[in-house]
Amino acid sequence: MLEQVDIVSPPSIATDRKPTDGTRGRFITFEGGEGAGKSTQVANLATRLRALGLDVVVSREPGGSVGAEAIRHVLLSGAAKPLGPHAEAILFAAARADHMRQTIAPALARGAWVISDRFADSTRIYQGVLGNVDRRLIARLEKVTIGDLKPDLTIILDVPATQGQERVSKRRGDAKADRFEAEAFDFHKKLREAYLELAEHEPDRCVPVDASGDAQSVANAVWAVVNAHLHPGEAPAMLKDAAS
Ligand code: T5A
Repeated sequence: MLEQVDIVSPPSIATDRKPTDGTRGRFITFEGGEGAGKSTQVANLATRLRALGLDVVVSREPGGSVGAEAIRHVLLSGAAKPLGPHAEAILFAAARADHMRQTIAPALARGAWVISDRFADSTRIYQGVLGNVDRRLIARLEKVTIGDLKPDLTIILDVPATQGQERVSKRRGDAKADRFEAEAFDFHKKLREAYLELAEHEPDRCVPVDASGDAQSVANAVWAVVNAHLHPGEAPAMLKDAAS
């Protein structure tokens, strides 16, 4: 008979450096439904932070490391869909564990600011809320993959589902929709509601930003939120020195 073991956070991922200790970098994630403008705003924020002299690492999920990018293909092609939302949640978690170990944790430890286009909240919302995967499993996967290294700030870009879908289909042209873009309109509407509910439950970390305006006005709103929460202009000189 197999011995029962308790699952613990991998020590290589967990970090005891807190955001306020002056040496660890800052971790910002962007979340929201399809076509909310996350990639556009991630790039814009990275440019503004770099202009302050900060070392900035831009990443994305699923992906952000060699192993996680391989899993991304399996997930977004729809190859894993027949396995069901539980299996998809586990695959997203496997990708995240590699992303954390290879990219995020080392960058934060050297003092870089990390911006990730989607992170663990996507699993909570897409697989947990929309896919009905048990919340306890989602929480357990989070514990195993990210330990205590939660984002310092999560920006939730909020657009009506119709507007997000219009943007995505305009960009896609004649190409095939991916695994999640292809879901029905009701799915996208519920996604938006679930993200707004998340923002209500974790107001200290999650800030909704109206993303229905033009890209520049959304970028200004995002910048105001980042400044109010993380004060990048006051980042310790040592972080900037390390970047130069
Ligand atoms: N997923 C992911 C899970 O189910 N569980 C998980 O745990 C994780 C991590 C990833 C998929 O995986 C799912 C969620 C996703 O379905 P993806 O290909 O990485 O898929 O794509 P998404 O993250 O969904 O991002 P999108 O491709 O939908 O778009 P973005 O990044 O939100 O938007 P962006 O910036 O690419 O913009 C889309 C288009 O709109 C324009 C852009 O130029 C672009 O053409 N645009 C604007 N137009 C007008 N006004 C603005 N303000 C605009 N901003 C951007």
